[in-house]
Amino acid sequence: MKMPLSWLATASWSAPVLRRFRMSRGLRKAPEGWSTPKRCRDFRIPSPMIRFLLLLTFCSPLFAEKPRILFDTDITGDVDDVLALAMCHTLADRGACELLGVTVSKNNPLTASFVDAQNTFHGRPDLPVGVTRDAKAQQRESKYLKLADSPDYPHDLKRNEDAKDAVELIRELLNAQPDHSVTIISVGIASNMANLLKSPGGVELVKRKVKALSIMAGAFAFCNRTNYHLEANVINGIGYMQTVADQWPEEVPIVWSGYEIGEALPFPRVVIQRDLGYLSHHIVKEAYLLHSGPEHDRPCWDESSVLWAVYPERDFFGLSEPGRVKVLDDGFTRFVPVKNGKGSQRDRFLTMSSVQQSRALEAIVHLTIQPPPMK
Ligand SMILES: [Ca+2]
Repeated sequence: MKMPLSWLATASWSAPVLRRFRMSRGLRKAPEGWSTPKRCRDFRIPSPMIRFLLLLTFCSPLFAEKPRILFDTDITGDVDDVLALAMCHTLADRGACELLGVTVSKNNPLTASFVDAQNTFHGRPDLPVGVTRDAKAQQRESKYLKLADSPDYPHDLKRNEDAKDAVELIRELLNAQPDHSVTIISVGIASNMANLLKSPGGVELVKRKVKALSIMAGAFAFCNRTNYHLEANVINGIGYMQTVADQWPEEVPIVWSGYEIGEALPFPRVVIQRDLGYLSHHIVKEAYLLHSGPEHDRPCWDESSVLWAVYPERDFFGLSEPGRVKVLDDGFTRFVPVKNGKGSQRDRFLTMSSVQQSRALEAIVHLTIQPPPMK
């Protein structure tokens, strides 16, 4: 039987056992006026099995599996993808996750070049990059991808033709990982996710290798002055998102970050001006200014999905009850909660209290502005 190490780490008996063990070995004195109970005085050196369990208990955080992240982005129109990718690199630098690769879900001739430039900027010049080969996926102009042509951001992948096909790359990366170990973060249209499911054995591959899908898409609360917001990642490719919602395997959880979450997390413009001056050319700063200008606090839609994917246990967000997302033909995402224990429990969406909102925004800011490693 597989016993998760975290169970051992959180076992409530660990602290008293450690205290008794220390007392028995003379490593810790009983507090003044606190008589040592007989059963403690009689405590003997634990058996090898108990010692092994103790070792696992105290060391398990060191062995805990860090999330293996695959970042799927439509890095073209909006700039939150650039900030989200910066976060992925920072989190990998901190050892909080392993960043396996980046795939792009929209068409623009500069996507591979820009992603490689940003990966190189963050110290990962050889991180695998894939781009969609689906001509039906949205073509999108960009205000900032031209930074890829700047001599300030050297890199070697210059053309989309030289990048791998996104679906091929995802399949290759998934196949190389242990079962149920990869968290996919998808923060754009769902062309790559849908085409992955439709590829030969795609559903089975996802079922076997993917631990969770953290997706920025849809709307699940009143936002943008309506309770029927049609969110861009859905309406720019409704068929793709319907494929994901309908065919993603039931066994692999999906956590949706709706429009309302990012809308409530405005990235402070002052941070862009004030905190990224440690390099004369900063790709995140320049991309932000080209897209949003200096007078706008861009909502952190995509960043929210990264934060949840790497730190699901840190209470930056709450989770809805389980249920199932249905993508309607007009692009609205309808959440159908499980009723009386019946129905699909695959999906949940993020929620956020005011305290979580402050904490999440602070974390996003710090993870975005951390300097890349020294060369
Ligand atoms: Ca995006």
